[in-house]
Parts: sequence; C-alpha cells; structure tokens
Amino acid sequence: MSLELLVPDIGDFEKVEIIEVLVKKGDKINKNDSVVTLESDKSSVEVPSIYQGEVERISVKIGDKVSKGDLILTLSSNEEKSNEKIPPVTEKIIQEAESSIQKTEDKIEADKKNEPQKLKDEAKILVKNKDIDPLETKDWLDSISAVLQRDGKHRAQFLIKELIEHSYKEGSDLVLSRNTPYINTISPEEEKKSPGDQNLERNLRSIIRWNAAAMVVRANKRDPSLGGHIGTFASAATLYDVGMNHFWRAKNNKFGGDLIYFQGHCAPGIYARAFLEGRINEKQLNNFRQEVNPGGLSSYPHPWLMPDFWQFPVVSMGLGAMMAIYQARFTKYLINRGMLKDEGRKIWCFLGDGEMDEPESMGAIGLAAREKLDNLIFVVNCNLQRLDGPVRGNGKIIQELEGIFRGAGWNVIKVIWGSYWDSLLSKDKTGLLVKRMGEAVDGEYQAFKAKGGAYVRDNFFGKYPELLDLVSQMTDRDIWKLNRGGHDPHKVYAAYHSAMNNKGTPTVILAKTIKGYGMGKSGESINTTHQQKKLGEDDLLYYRDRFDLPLTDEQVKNVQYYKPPEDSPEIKYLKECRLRLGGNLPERSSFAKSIKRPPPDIFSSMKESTGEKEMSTTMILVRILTSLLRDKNVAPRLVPIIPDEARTFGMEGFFQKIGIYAHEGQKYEPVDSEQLSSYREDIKGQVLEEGITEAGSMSSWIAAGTSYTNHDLEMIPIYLFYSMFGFQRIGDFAWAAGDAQTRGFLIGATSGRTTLAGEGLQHADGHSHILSSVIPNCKSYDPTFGYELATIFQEGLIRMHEKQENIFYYITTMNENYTHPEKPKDKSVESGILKGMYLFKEFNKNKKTKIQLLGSGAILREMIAAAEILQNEYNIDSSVWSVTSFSELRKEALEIERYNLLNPEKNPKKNYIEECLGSVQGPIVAASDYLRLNSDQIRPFLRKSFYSFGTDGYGRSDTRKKLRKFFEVDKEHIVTYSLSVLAKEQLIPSKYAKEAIKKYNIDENKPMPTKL
Ligand SMILES: Cc1ncc(C[n+]2csc(CCOP(=O)(O)OP(=O)(O)O)c2C)c(N)n1
Ligand SMILES: [Mg+2]
Repeated sequence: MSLELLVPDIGDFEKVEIIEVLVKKGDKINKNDSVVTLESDKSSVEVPSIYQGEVERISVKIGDKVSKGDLILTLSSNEEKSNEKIPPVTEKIIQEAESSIQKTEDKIEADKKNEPQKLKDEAKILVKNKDIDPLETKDWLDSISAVLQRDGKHRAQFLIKELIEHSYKEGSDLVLSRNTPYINTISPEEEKKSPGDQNLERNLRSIIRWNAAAMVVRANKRDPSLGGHIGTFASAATLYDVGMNHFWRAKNNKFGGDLIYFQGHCAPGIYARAFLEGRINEKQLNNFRQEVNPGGLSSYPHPWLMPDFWQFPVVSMGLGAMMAIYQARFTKYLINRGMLKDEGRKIWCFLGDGEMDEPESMGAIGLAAREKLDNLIFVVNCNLQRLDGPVRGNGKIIQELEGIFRGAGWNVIKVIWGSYWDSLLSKDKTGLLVKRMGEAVDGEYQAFKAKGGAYVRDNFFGKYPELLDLVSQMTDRDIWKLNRGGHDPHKVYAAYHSAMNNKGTPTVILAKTIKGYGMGKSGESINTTHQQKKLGEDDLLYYRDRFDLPLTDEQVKNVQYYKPPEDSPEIKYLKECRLRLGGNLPERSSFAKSIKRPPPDIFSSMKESTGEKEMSTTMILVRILTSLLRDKNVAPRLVPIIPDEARTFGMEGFFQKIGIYAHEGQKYEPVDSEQLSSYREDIKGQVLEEGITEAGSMSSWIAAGTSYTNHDLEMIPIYLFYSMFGFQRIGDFAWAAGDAQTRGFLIGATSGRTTLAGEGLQHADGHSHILSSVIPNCKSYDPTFGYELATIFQEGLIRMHEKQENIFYYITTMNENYTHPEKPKDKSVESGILKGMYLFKEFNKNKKTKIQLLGSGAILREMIAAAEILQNEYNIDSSVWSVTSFSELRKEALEIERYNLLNPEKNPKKNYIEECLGSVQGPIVAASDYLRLNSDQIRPFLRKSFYSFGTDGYGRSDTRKKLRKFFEVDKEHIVTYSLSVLAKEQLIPSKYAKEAIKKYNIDENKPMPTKL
C-alpha cells in the first residue's frame, strides 16, 4: 500500500526550512532512517521515517519551508498505516493501570468474604513488610512512646542512638544512621585473610620506604631547592603495597587494566617500587625532580613529562577525585554502548584527608552513587594532617567523611584500628573503650602518636579507671605498638577485598594512618611533617632500625639505596605478584587504532556560501556534527558533552538521533514524547548531558579524550559550553587535560564580549582566548565564517584522531546570525586559516592611501563594513585580513625569532606574520571581541605602526550594536580610529578623523570602558 510520511511535531516552530533531502525516488528505506533535515533559526534536526518501504514520490525540495503535518514523501510499503495517536509507552502505562484496577477490585471482593480473618491478614501484611513478630514490634513502639511521654524527645533519641550502635557492635551490618561508631567497619571475624607472605611483604615495604625517603634526601643534598616529600608516602606505604601485591591488575593483551590515581605527593614511593622491579634505575632515582636533562623523574605524576609511566595528573588537589569519578562513569558509558568489554575493571583513587576540603573532591560524589559506579574505589589516607597542621583538630575527619559519603549513597569502609587493638576491643564488654575512641578528637590522636606510649596511657586510657585497668598488663611499648588500621596489611587487605566485591555502589575506604610514619622525632605525626625533606644522620639511623633494614651505618650515612639481589626472595616475590596481576603499574601505553578521516565532501557544503540565509557559527558547527554522524568511522566515536545547554546551542536534535546516555535507560515517558526532539534517555545514548557542572563536563571530556590510552579506544569528545564558563571556570582542569595529553574539541559557544548581547557581565566573555593561549598543546581559534570553522574542525579531526597528535582544540563559536560567503578560491586560504590569518579581501578602488585591517571572530564583519566606508566615503583603500588565531601566529613567530637568534650566521627566516604583512602598505589596525591583549600577541613581530582594539573592561547587557559602540569595536569606531591612525602617520590630514568623531557621535571624554 502507499503510505504518506508527514512532518512530525517539531515543537514551537512553523515554516522550517528543509536544508537536506537524504533520500531519492526508488530508495529502499528502513524505519528510523533519516529522510530530510530541517533547520530552524537555531537548530537543525533530521526527520526519521516511521515506515519501512520504497520511496515513491518526494514532495519537498531543499529550501522549502514546512510545518507540522505537511507531506514529505510517499512510500510503497507492506506496513499498516501507523496510528500515532497513542505512543507505545503511554499505551503500556494505560494497560498496567487497567490491570491494576482489576486486581484491586478482585481484592475488595475477596476481603468482603474473609472479614473474620482480618486480624490474621494484617499480620500477614506485616510479615510481608519484613515484620516477623508484630506483637513484639508493638511492645517496642509502646516503650518508646512511654519514654517520650515521661522523659521527652532527647531521652528517646538517645535510646534509639544507643540501640543502633549496640546492634551495630553486636554484628548487625545494617547502618541506621549517618555515622557508625569509631571502629572498623569490618569486624575481625569477617575479615578476609591475605594470602600473602607477610614477612616478605614487610621487608619489601621497608625497603620501598627507605628508598623513597633516600631519593628525596639525596636530591635535597644535591640542591635543597629541589624539595620533595617523605611524610605522605610514609603514611600511605601499606595502602599502596597491598594494592600492588594483591589487587591492581595491569593492562595487557588479555585485560584492560585497573586505573589507579596515585596521590601526587606519594610519587617517591611509586618510583621506589619501580626501582625494585627494575623499571627505574639508580641514576634516575638520583635525578628525582631534575627533569631538564633527559632521564629525570617528575616531582609528581605528570604524563606529559613521563609519557610511558604516569597516567593521571593529580597533584593539583581535588582534580583527581572528580576525574576518577567521571573516568569510572565513562568506562560504564563505553561498556553500555557496547564499545568496551565489561571485564570488571576498577578505578582506584587515592586522596589526602586534607584534600577532601577541595570543592572538587566531593563535588561529584552524588553522581557516582546515582550512576551506581561500583567500579570506583576511593581510598582516603586519613593521616589527620595536612600541610600546616591537623585536618580537623577539634573533630574527626573520618566520621565527617563517613557521614557525607554515606549520605550520598556510597559504601563506606572505615579502617581505623590495626590488629593489635582487636583483643582490647573484644574485652570491652561495656563499650567504654569504643566510647573513649569516639570522644577523643583528631588533635588528640595526632598528639598520641607524637608523644609515645606513656602519654597514651595517661591521656587516652587514663580518662577512665576501667580503661587503665584494661591496659594494666601492657608496657608503654606495647601501648605504643597499638597500630592504626591503615598501617596494618591485614586490615587493608580485608577492606580492599570487600571493596572489590561490592556491587551497586561506589566505595570509599577511610584509612587512618600516621603522617610521617617511622620518621621518629624528625617528622612522625608532628605539624611540620609535610615539608620534611631532609633527614639528619640520627634520623636516618632511626629509620633503618625502625624498619629493620639490612644497611650498615656507613651505608646509612651515605644515604645509599638498597636493592636486594634479583634472586632474593623479596625481589622474586615482588615480581611474581606483578606477574600474577598482569604486569607493571603504573604504565601508560596506547594501542588505539586511529580514526579514518571522513571524506572531504562532508565539509564541502559548509565551505559554500549560505546565500541569503543567516546562520551562526554555532549552527554551522551543529551541522558539521550532524554530517559527521553519517560517517560510519567517525559517528560512533563522537562524544558530545553538554552541561545543560543543548537547547541554547541548537543541539536538541541530538536527543532523538543519538540519545542521551542514561545507565538506567528511560523509566518515564518524556513530557514532550510526541515531538521530534523529544528528551530521549537511553542506556546506549551517546550524548553526555551532564547537568550544570562545568567541572564534571570537563572531567568527562578528559576521560573521553584520553580513552585512547586508558581503553585503547580513540574517541572524539566535543564539549560545548558557554565560553565564559570554560577556561575561566575550569582552567586548572584544562591544564591537567594538556598534561594528560587529552585529544578533543572544546567549543566556547556564545562567545565574545559584545556578541552574546543580553546576558551581561558574568556571561560576556572577552578573555577566554587569553586563558587558552597559555596551554602549550592547545590550539585556539576564533573563526568568523562557516568555511573557516569547517577547515579548522576538519584539520583538528585529522591531526588528533587520524594522526593521533597530542593536541587539543579550543574553538569559539557565536550565536550571532549572519550570511556566510563561500571559501575564497585562492589555494593559500586554507593554510592561512590554519596558520592564523589570510587575506580576506582587498579594497583597491582608489589606489592612494592604504591601511591594513585585521579582524577576528565577531569583529571581522565590522572590519569589512569599515573598509567599505573608508573606500566609499574617504577614498581610502584597505586590505582586510581575517585573523583566525592570534595565538597560533604568535607561537610560530616566537619559534622563528628564536631560530634566527640562535643562528646568527644564517639568513634569517621569515615568520608567517611577516610573510603576510612584511611588504604591505600602510599602518595596521587590529581588533577582536576580546581584550586588546589578544591582538597584541602579534605586536612584537611587526615593523609597522600597529594599533589594537578590543573589549577591555567588564561586559554588560545591551544590544550588540550598542555594546560594540561602547567597547569601540563597531564599524564607526574602526573607521574613526583608522582615520586617526592615518593622520598620525601623516598620510592624511587630521580633519577627517575629527569629522568622523562628530559624525558618529563619539564622545572623546568618555572614560576607557575598563573604568566604567
Ligand atoms: C590545589 C592545591 N592546593 C594546594 C596544594 C599544596 N599542597 C600540597 S600537599 C598539601 C597538603 C596535603 O594534605 P593531605 O591532603 O592531607 O595529604 P597528605 O600529604 O597528608 O596525605 C598542600 C596544601 C596543592 N598541591 N594543590
Ligand atoms: Mg593528610
């Protein structure tokens, strides 16, 4: 039969233009194949067929304007005509509702019959609600009612709290409050025992501790300015050791590998282990923090500097936590989209307890719980100290973090006390010891470890005579040996084992440790521990004895490294452990296949004129993305990331087309389900619709842009944001992204100080190009026309994802609609666009006075208009240059300048700016929608008079026209300033500029916009 395909509900739009017809007569099409693309003044969206069949007749052509219900085409098909009135989800809901009404009616009937049995039934209902003894329940409830009546709510609350804690201590693992008592989450009976050889592991740990400290001490003997940290790793050694020996699986040809975010200040410990494994040699250890010559070791984890070793740059505190969460989420995204095998890989993230105060550290923990990231394990090293002193001297960081994480829905495992406490705790029948543990604040706990066993006896146990009795048989040394959970390999093993097997929620392990563990008087648990980087002779001897290291006094005094022979049990054990776990860690590698570039015709239509049609560069970008979604190589790899701004950027068409990623699919029928751009969530969805979190979106972008190394899968992340909320908001993440060698596109949409008209001071961006220009591997562009954008985007795809260069692109796009010319025919245009500038147009009518006009982004069009006025009204010729990137021009010029200075005997090379402007006539005027600093980037490389204009000062809301006048970058100001510049150069009389000032109502007395 013949079926008609009509324009579906396209929201509030009427008379929308058809910009593409994707089928032709005779084509056989499937259901959901796109047939035409519609474009409103903001967004473009493909219309899918709702039938399968053969196209008989197409009733529309490109350029037609259509509305809902208009005929698109007819198909011959075997299908029945669709009755679209009731969407399938609604139908299902109605059916369910109808059947439940029926069930209720049946039940009422049955109840009527069974009236005498009512009591029994009530009991049954309670049993169903897990109440196996309703009468007992009633007793308890009556009791609490009586307490409330007699002693008030505080007493009632106290009793309830006591009950909960009591039941927890007695073995109930149900947590009924935000906090559990200040004891380990896993009771000794439940601990999974480590299969490891504890003696060998202790020896190894001691050697690693020694070498880690030695490398810092040696570096600082060489030059005290090199710095380094001993105390952080000293507190965390067991936490890393147990993971390395038993849990963390490396990437190899059979398994994708666990991903470990090592805490930055622990780097010496990680090198020290790699030294024993033979991955790092003694010379490298000696070059810790000396990276200028090859062969040095980075201060902290920096993939840029050690690209085969470090995977995650984390030392700027807080970033690691958020990046790890989004890494875990992105891993699930790839699995759910069917692009990655689910191998049960885990993401581990090590954090300092002080670090948890960074807003980023806990800023995304809600997402981790919501998305059920059971592939994520945080380990917070709670050594109770940060740099200056205690993290929570007056409180308890572990309890505080427990409450927050538990409240957010995480699985919390506290590892507070070591095994030596077990017997004391088992003797604590009254609960007094646990009470005392709960009472002492972190400031006291810190002092307990700094001041020795006698002090602990007097000040901790001494508070209650019963507790003094409890330890009366113990010497001060025994008391001193009562260890903390994070230093006990058994407790740590049990916690890790439990975390590995946890399902449905992310896990946080809160491990209590001692900062500077083993450093003795020089640094154990004292406030200056963090910065202790020198150990005197006595301290070193103490350290050796503390950890029973087989070093002579002489070796200790020389701070020699210690490496047992290759055939020693220790080294054999260490290597066997890693062999069993698949290889080395950390290690950075990539086996990702590159993505074949899309055929050039995908971009060619963007390089044509838009004719009469006005469009924004943001719309053109969305068109590019829509076209790329038709390329079979590129399409699945695109990861569009948006923080709740898809509609602002005209990307709502993506919702239906590729879906929004949602790990639970869509459990509801969207309110706009009948519309073409309906909000569609899907477990296989491709768009990461992040909500209002730029830091989260950026972390997703980093996860996707480093997927080539972490998952051996090249992905193309495209993160679109309000340009003002990009680098200015998440600059430190962008820096880390560069370090991590992230590949992908950052799109600063709605950019420009005067282009985003109405939004005002906090929205109008005039400096993101300055911020992005400082990142060495970031290429920034500010294109004006569609063909410029298409050229840059095409090049970016090829360089990053086909040639796999470790660069990323920042491109600003605008929401201002205007017509776009076709790409000029001259061959040099494309290379000029990529290098940063090209000659857009010559105005040569008068063959007299000339000026060079350089315009960028939104302001290029003002320049073109100014050139026309100058030619027609003042007989002044000009060359108009489109500058797509001042920062690219500067980078190249700097390199050439350096070359020339270093090669004084050779013929100087010309930089590209000189090639363009070296022999042209007239002074140069440059302007952009950014600070003058943007165009000033090329000032040092010009031997001509150069004047730059820009939008220095706070933005504000108004119309574009008025804003450009205010910031003096409109065509009238450019004309006026050009005339003035020419007068200054004595090329024309000054009267013209004076006249223009009057003609254009320019107020010479208006203060600089920076002062307004
Ligand atoms: C964003 C940021 N701010 C400040 C610092 C400087 N800093 C380095 S370590 C440190 C203290 C860390 O304490 P904590 O997180 O408790 O780690 P610990 O060394 O105790 O394990 C500080 C303030 C930093 N690295 N990053
Ligand atoms: Mg700390």
